[in-house]
Amino acid sequence: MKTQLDEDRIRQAAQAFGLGTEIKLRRYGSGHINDTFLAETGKPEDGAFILQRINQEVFQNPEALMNNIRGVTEYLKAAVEKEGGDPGREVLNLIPDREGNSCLRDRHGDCWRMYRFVQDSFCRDLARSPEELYECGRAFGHFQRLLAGYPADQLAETIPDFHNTPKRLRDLEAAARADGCGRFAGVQEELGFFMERSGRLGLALSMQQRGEIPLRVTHNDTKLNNVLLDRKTGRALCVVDLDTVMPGLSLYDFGDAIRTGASTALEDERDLERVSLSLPFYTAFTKGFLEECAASLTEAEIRMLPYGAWLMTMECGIRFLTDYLSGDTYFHISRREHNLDRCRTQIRLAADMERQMEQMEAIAAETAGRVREKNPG
Ligand code: ADP
Ligand code: GN1
Ligand code: MG
Repeated sequence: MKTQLDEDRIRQAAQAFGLGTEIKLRRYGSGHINDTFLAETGKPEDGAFILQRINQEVFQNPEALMNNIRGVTEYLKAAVEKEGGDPGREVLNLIPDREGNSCLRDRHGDCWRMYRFVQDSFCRDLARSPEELYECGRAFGHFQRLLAGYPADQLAETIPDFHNTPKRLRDLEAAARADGCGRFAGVQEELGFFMERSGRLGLALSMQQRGEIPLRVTHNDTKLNNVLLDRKTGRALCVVDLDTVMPGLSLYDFGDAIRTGASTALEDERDLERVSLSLPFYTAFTKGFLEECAASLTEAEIRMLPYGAWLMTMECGIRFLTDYLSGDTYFHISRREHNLDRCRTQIRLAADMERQMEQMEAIAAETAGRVREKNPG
């Protein structure tokens, strides 16, 4: 069970990371997993800080998770520096606690961490222009390219079977059978949508098992609001939310970004008429992503990217419905039917992707061809 948070506890955690008693604190961002706070000292020269309580129901070994993040951010900093970038703004900067640890355990058993707040940046829950999507594509493509040489065996698996979609479906079936909240009868249509497509959910994993697509170091949670853009230039700046950096498939990172970035509506939109896949946004993301990492992807991986968008949308819908049936214990919610609403947008979006799949495939193939022509090898 999560412990209750009050202002004093958050303040004490901030102080353990070296912040004074005079700081201003407020909840920040729209992430579904951790408790995130912005801490400001009031002195502009100090900058600001992101203080997070790590969700230990989701991440059972926060120390191993922080080891991953320390390793990955150090590696990224060196790579960004080598390319002439600014590691202070383009990579998450961890602040150790007063004892030098990147993870603070308080007397309630909660785990906290602190990052430097990336100033003059913004992120979106819903994209406003193809240019923003192009920049997000560049950010995640760049991330993938920079981490291509990272030793995967040094990464702990922070959530086992995170993108094992067939297992996610089995979990949904189990939640439906248990029907712990009496919600089963009300979700027959939604369950039916996923069950009818069960045969198509294991394709990526079986290709990986047959060696047809490679396991890489991937981000695995490439939601649009996990990219910061530069407020002044609008350019891609920094990828955040590194909790799920683990071995994975390139189509997961491409796919989850399309799921959130190329949707014409928010993930929890109630008016389903507004939910569709925007091809201009999809095209822009694909261009940014492939300009950065096409050279390191195989033909088979590129072919699978559009399927990845559909798969990640299906998987997320399945997870939202599972959480709804299980009593909303995983994702943060702010209304009773929140997870069901989210599940319905994912169904709508996946169905729209099915209608547009041929175009999505043609766009990915053409873009890859053009990028490679310009930049052979
Ligand atoms: P969650 O796992 O709950 O999604 P995130 O790590 O993604 O938590 O943080 C939530 C939000 O906080 C992000 O979507 C982003 O908007 C913002 N954020 C996180 N880290 C930083 C940072 N270092 N600088 C600026 N904003 C940040
Ligand atoms: C969570 O942490 P956040 O809000 O960026 C979730 C993702 C889901 C997403 C759905 C660790 O992402 O896997 O796709 O919600 N993260 C985790 O919005 O489960
Ligand atoms: Mg996040």
